[in-house]
Amino acid sequence: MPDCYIALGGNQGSVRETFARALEHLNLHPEISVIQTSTWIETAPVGDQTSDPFLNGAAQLSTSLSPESLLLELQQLEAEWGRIRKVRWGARPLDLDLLLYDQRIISTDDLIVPHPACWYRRFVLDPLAEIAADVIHPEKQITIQELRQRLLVTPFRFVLAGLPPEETNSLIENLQQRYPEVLFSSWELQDSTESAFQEPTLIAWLGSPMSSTKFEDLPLIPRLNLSEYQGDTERIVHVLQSALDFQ
Ligand code: PH2
Ligand code: MG
Ligand code: MG
Repeated sequence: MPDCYIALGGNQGSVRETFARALEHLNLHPEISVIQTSTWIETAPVGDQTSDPFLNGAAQLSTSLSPESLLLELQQLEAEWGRIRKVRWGARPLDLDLLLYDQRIISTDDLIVPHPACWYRRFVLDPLAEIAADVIHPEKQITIQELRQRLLVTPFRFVLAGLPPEETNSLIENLQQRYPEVLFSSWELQDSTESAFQEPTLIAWLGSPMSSTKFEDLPLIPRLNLSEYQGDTERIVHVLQSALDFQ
């Protein structure tokens, strides 16, 4: 049966109890078995929609359901146990994300697998690495453990690509003030002799399809398509924040 990994998150109500009940319910489904779970870790909230800490975790499932049907089950559970009045967007009792479905790569309007953010978010990778260290990420083609280890290398090298030089420079200036410990640079303006030996931790591609730097030309592992966040500095900050250690 296909092997799947899901992420669990929540920051409203008694999240431990919600996680336990959600997993119990999944395991009762005739076509789903819960194989193992990570520990539940407390994480600082990423994003400015909520200030309450999250509880995050991961679980391995075995299922004969299709990815689409599994997604529907997860969404149904979120709705069932998530029915607490929302104060603000962002705070939530239960978030269940489908991270990996075997080695499948799926991209439809309703479902993207592997989950597009699963390979750089610490609150996903930390618990996932406990139960899926040697599982290969089907797009990045390295293991979950390796994806997590990359983020621990200091200094954290955050490279911006696909923007005009003036925009890149002002964005770097802004980001550098918020994250003095991170090394920011521009893909287009980099010194090729120096960079040849230093792999970026993340390359955020903010370009339009018209950009001189094509997303596909960037190295596979660190590249991240953030073109939909162009001009939205806060969203870019959230991406960076989620990849940094949570204190
Ligand atoms: N989920 C979010 C937004 N921010 N922060 C943490 N620490 N953990 C999450 O699961 C999380 C978040 C939206 O899905
Ligand atoms: Mg989520
Ligand atoms: Mg979700």
